[in-house]
Amino acid sequence: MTGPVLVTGAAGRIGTVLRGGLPERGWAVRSLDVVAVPEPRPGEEHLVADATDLAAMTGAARGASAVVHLAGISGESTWAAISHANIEGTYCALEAARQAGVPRVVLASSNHASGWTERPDDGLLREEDAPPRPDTYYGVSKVAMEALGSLYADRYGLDVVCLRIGSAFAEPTTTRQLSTWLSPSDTVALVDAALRAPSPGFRVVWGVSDNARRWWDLSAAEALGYRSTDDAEGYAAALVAAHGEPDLADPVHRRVGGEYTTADFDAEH
Ligand code: 15L
Repeated sequence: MTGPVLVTGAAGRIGTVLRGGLPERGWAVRSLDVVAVPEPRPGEEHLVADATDLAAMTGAARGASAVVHLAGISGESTWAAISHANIEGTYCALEAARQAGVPRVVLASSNHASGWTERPDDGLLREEDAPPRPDTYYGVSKVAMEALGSLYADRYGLDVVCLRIGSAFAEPTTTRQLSTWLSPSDTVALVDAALRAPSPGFRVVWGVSDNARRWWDLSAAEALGYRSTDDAEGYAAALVAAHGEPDLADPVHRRVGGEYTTADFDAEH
């Protein structure tokens, strides 16, 4: 590996996890965010720039070995905000990588790209059985992210790995997250695998821990080299005691996107 990994959205929730974990796996990090990252690590390069500024992004990408694009809005918002930050931002990340000659881009997609897809009657849900079915404008932006990644892989030969992340939090806080949790250390392991896999071309993989209650298939992520070492089940007793055993007929547990697919979710948008 030559050159640092440019991490956009580096001051955010997942960015902060990666800034801590990627160096331990041998990656030098060049952080970029609209705000200064708090307490840069020794050896960490850090830039303040907007990921929707193509010139700034191209300059930031020069000399990098890969781009990990996390910048954007991480939940539902207005169309104006989502289309600018998330769709324009993803275009800029890919176009900057192309112009700067960076061969690989890892994109933080989301389960909400296919939020309306339902739990299979049996077995695990594979990515190819979860086509674009966005549950929100946010989900639409993740469908666009995957489509832009596909375009840049096919047209320009970039390696583009899209991670359909579940619930990347310090710990699960709802019974849905007993299925969808992606632990901090598994977040690092998944991004490391996406950075390291030899010539992946274009891939879309689920990003979850090996949770006992998961129903999203991990074989595509494991084919990249991902090995989860966490399971949300250790939190199950407390969450079930507080909220009750999940009703799998409830849309929150039946659909990939959970709460985002319910009628009263963020209705003001
Ligand atoms: C996401 O994509 C969001 O960024 C995060 O805030 C959660 O809502 C997560 O999905 C989830 O589905 O739990």
